[in-house]
Amino acid sequence: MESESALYKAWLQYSELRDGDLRRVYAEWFGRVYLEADPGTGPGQRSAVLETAVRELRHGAGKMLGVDPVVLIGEPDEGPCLVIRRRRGTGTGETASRPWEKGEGAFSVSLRPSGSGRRLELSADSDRGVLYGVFHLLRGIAMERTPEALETEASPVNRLRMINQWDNADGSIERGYAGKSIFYRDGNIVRDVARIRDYARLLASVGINAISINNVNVHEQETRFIAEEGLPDVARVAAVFREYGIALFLSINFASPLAIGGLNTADPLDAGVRNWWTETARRIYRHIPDFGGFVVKADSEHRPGPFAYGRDHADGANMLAEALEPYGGLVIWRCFVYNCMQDWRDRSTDRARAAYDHFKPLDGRFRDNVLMQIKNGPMDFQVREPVSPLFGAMRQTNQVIEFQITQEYTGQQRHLCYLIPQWKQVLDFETHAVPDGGEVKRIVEGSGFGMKYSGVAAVSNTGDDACWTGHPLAQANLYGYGRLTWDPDLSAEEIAQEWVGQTFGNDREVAETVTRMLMSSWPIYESYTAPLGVGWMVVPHTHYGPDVDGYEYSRWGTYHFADRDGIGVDRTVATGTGYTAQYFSPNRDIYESPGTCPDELLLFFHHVPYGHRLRSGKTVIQHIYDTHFEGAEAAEDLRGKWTSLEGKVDSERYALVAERLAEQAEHARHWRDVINTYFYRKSGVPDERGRRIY
Ligand code: GCV
Repeated sequence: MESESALYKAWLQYSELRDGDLRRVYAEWFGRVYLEADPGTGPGQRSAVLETAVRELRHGAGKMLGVDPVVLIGEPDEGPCLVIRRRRGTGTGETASRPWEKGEGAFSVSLRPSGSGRRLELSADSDRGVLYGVFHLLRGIAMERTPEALETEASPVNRLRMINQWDNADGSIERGYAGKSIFYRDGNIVRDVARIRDYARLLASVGINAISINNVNVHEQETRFIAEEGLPDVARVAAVFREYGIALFLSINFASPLAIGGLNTADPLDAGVRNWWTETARRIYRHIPDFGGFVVKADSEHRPGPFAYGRDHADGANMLAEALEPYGGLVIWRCFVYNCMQDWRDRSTDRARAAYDHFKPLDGRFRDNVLMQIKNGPMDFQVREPVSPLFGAMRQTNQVIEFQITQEYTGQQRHLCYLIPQWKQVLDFETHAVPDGGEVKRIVEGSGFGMKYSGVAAVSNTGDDACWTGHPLAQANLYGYGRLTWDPDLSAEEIAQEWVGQTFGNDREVAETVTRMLMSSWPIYESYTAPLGVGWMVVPHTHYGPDVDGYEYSRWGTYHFADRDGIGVDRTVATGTGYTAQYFSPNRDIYESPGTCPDELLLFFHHVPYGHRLRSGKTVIQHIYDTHFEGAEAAEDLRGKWTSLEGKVDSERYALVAERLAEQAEHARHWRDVINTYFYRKSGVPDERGRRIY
């Protein structure tokens, strides 16, 4: 590991176990390990993933239990030990099964009688299963769980569990708030991959099995990653992730045939272009036999795409899919396609509608190895949006949901905002696309319509910052993303408790306080920023801090339409953009009427007068004042909670978090004042409680 600092180790602290009895029991088991030979492989042919599993086991056992496991040659007849069985072979090394195949990664842990005592048995069908099983055991020990609590039959619910890096070759990161890229420096892939390996380790410990390593906005240098001269370096990175069972993907430039192929078109139906992509795929797989595939942002925010040639997105995606298909590669095609230059006079164009309008008509036209990556939500990762109506609307298309771990619109890792409760709400949302089980989580996990591939992707929040994520508590979002994606039925609180226990130890007061801070943080952030689902009241481009009219008067117009009488975007069928019709009934009817629309989304769907009464009984304007006063107080209170832990958390992490929380409290007051003053001046309605509004 690059560094032994607590900040760097994140949730893999592996501190020495405090409980002596528990430590003795685990030390006995972990002191003797029997690894049943992989079926179908000879001695010395252990896969990279299995090697990693053994290395992690040794590392964790050494740190927490003070033992260096003896690896036994034969299975012992009796006595305590850890037995690891690979139940049936799915290949090893570079030819191993693809990480997103059904059942890949599953494992079980059980306690078995052994002579007069017991032994611990970990069984898995695949090497990845063994690795995930090892991390499961180590997690349980770190949390001081009893051996009985470690028994499980575990299988990842989502098959593709992906991270998208928005890193650029120059070392910058689009929407990155945690330093520079760990992948690139000055236009090149870094030579020393030690930190990338430590990252792969963190990701694998929570079950991530795929990563795209460059920004979806692919610039000149990154376009060349798929050229002969770029691939050896990409292959070096792929080899690191391979050790941890993670497949490497690249974001590609749709116009590559023009940019680096010497062709004069990128038309997806042109024979020369198709041939160029076929050759490109062949070249890539020569360097990286288990290459995952492409992530594509096309015809979006000025990126090239098939529209330039009068073709549609099925034409574009299928061309790439055909090239990757012989090697088992995937095309992950983003549905974030909208008109980013909307004119304020045009009240019919609606960014929220765009993904559905573009992609729903193409349902059934995509090849089997194409997956649509649908952004949460329909606008753009705001603190509150409804769920994208595209989930469930495409019944014959593989779908992946896209979350944003990096906190672009949720405080940029300077504010605390634990996002798992937000993602859970989205995954639990009932689309009513099918009579039973139309929740978003069932659709993305593939059981909704029995799709071939499915899963979850998210934009990473990491960089070369000492704690990886800028704010030490923002690590919980990366950890939680992996855990939730593995099992969407875990609760946000359970995940928070797991993360806190492993990161800060099992002191009760610390665990309870930090868990409470995390759990309250998303509602707090929402309360002092944009009210009632309206969004976008941020400084244009940087997206940090309040600027109520910033996007209202920008070329990249995204509106809230606040005037002296009211606020909100009318997306109804009756009088607005007609967006509500994209939902299945009864959701469309619930959203269509201001009387039934949930308060927290009211202004997303309706333009209402400031005196409109919410379901809560408050007027819209009073709600705005109240939440902003309360939100600023709650942010100050977060700071107080953390202060109560001084001396109970190591001084480095304590100081860093304290500094961030102080900034948050200050900035929340700023948000409160800007928003309240704006709406007081617009509406002329005073605060019922006479509080100070500037
Ligand atoms: C990578 C938002 C962000 C952009 C990002 C884009 C996307 O608009 O502000 O930085 O570009 O989403 O998801 O493609």
